[in-house]
Amino acid sequence: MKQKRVLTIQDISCVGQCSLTVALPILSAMGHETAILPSAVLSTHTGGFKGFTFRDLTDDIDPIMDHWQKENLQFDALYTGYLGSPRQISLIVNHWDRLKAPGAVTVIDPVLGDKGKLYPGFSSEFPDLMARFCANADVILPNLTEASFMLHEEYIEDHHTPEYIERILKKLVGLGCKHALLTGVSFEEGKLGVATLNGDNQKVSYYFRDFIGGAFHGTGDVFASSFTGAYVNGKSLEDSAKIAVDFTVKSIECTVDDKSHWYGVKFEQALPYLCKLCGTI
Ligand code: PXL
Repeated sequence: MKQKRVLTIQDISCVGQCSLTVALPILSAMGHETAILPSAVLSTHTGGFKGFTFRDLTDDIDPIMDHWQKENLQFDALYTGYLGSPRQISLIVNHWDRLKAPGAVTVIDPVLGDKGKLYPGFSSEFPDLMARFCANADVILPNLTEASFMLHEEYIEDHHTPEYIERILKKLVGLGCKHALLTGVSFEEGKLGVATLNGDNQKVSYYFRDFIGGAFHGTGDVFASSFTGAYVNGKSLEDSAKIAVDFTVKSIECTVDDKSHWYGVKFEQALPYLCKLCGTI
């Protein structure tokens, strides 16, 4: 199979196992060439460290992407995560059409928040801009917090009903993307998983695993990166979702007994398992 060149746009959190430090090793392990456009540089992620630094790289986007265009560089996939400012959205949209290779796929993880709250520093207008950005995607991967902010729907933490989840999925596809994948779905105590709405056949699918107690930072990025790696390799929406859930669960299992490791998951130890799941080894 021809190797795919995947462009990922998200921040560099120097310490904390999220964003690019997660996406790059995962995409590489899945056989892809990686290219990056860092949206911001932070000393750590914003989920629990105090006094982190933040350098916004919005002004570097135009010159970087202009240079790529002059070099006739093209990408087989775009995967976006945490963005450094609302203005980055229109810059990315403006350039992407000229940089995408024929048949390129776009995966947008609309990183906005978790547990019913926006991440620190995001304005209340950001979810509406992100919702409009989602129209450009083949697949979007919000958690329930992000979906409810983008759709102005009530956020319900657990004990979901199929009606609630399917209403959200339909509204997500209504944003203009091809397929929607929702994480953090739970119909019964002790089970947690994802729901997908496939825009090709309107089919809703679910995949659940046993819930592991505790809060695990960075699992959204582990999930989105492995989903993207599988999807770009030609797996279906549903199979990519299953691979990403199983890899995320394995990464949590590698971490759960180490109480000192509160800031991320040890996904590195689960990479051989991911390669087996995907058939890369
Ligand atoms: O994992 C999402 C994420 C990405 N980047 C930064 C973050 C977070 C979540 O807190 O703070 C900087």
